[in-house]
Amino acid sequence: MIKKFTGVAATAAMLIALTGCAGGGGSGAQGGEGGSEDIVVGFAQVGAESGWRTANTTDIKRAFEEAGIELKFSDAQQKQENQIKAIRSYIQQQVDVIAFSPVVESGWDTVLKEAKDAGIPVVLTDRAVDSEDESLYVSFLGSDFVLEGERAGEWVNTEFADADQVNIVELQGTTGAAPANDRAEGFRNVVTDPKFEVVASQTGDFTRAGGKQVMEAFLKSNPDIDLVYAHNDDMGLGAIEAIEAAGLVPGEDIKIVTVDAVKDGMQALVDGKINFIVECSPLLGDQLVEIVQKVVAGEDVEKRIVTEETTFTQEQAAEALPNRQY
Ligand code: GZL
Repeated sequence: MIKKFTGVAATAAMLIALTGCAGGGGSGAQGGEGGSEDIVVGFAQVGAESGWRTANTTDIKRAFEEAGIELKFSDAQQKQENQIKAIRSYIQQQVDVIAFSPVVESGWDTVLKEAKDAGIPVVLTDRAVDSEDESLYVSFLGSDFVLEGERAGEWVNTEFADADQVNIVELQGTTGAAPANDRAEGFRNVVTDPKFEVVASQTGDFTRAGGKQVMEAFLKSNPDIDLVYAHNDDMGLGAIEAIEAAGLVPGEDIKIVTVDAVKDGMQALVDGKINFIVECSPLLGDQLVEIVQKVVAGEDVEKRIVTEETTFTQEQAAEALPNRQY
C-alpha cells in the first residue's frame, strides 16, 4: 500500500513543485519552499512510564528540532483512548504525517482508517499493531522484541546450565503491548528445558512501582525464587527494592535479567544487582525524521525497519556506562 501513499505523496510532491508548499495528505503546512520547515508531524506518545520512554521522547524531540520540522506532541499516560483522541486531533489539524507508539497491539483499525481516508500517512514507532490491513501504516520502526526475549533466554540457559531446578518469576510489561507479548514469547522459545519453571508471571506495567509491588507479592507466595525475568529495567529496579526489603541479595540470592539498558539499569548491572541486560534502543528520532522526509517527498520507505541493539554483561556495562546517551 506504500504505492497508495506514494501516490498521494507523489501528488503532494507535484503540488509542492507547483505551489511550493508541503503537505502529505493534509494541509498542515502553509507556504514555504516545501522543505523540512514546511512539514508538520503529529506524534502520539505512550506516556512517561519508564526511563526508556523518557529517553525515547527526548530523542524524538531533539531530532525534529534539529531537522526544523514542527512536531505536535501528546502524552497518553499509557491510555489507548488518549492516543486515539490525539490521532483524531492530528487528523483534524491536517498534519502531514502522524507517528505514534501504540500502547497496546489491538484496537487501532478504525482510527488508522480515518487517517488513511484523510490521506495522512502513519508511521509506527517502537511498538506494533496487530492490524491485518498493512495499508494502514507506511512503516514500522522499532526493535525485534521476540529476539530480545530470546537473547534473555539464551543467557538464562548458559547461566543456569549446571542447575537441576530453576524457579523463575516474570515481571511482564503492559498487558497487550507488543513488547510484553513478544518478550514473553521469545523467552519461552529458548528456555525449554523442563528444569526451568515459570512459577509466577504478572504485569508490572513497565513501571518501577509496578515491578516492586508485584515482586513483593511473588516473594510472599514463592519461597524459592532463583531468577527474575523483567521485561524492562524499571520493573527490574523495582524488584531489587522488594528483594532487598525481604533481606535477600539481588544478583546473588535471586538473579535478575532485564531488557532496555537505560542508565539506571546499567548502573545496577555494574553494581551486581542485575546480572544481564538485553538492549532495546529508544534512540529512534533520526530514523523517524528520515522516514517522514521521504514520505512527504513521495519516496518509498521500508515497511519494517528494525533497530540495531546488543546485550550487556557486568563487564560490558562498566565499559559502556560512561558514554551512555540514555
Ligand atoms: C520497548 C518499549 C518499552 C520499553 C519499556 O520498545 O515499548 O516500553 O522496554 C517502555 O521500558 O516502557
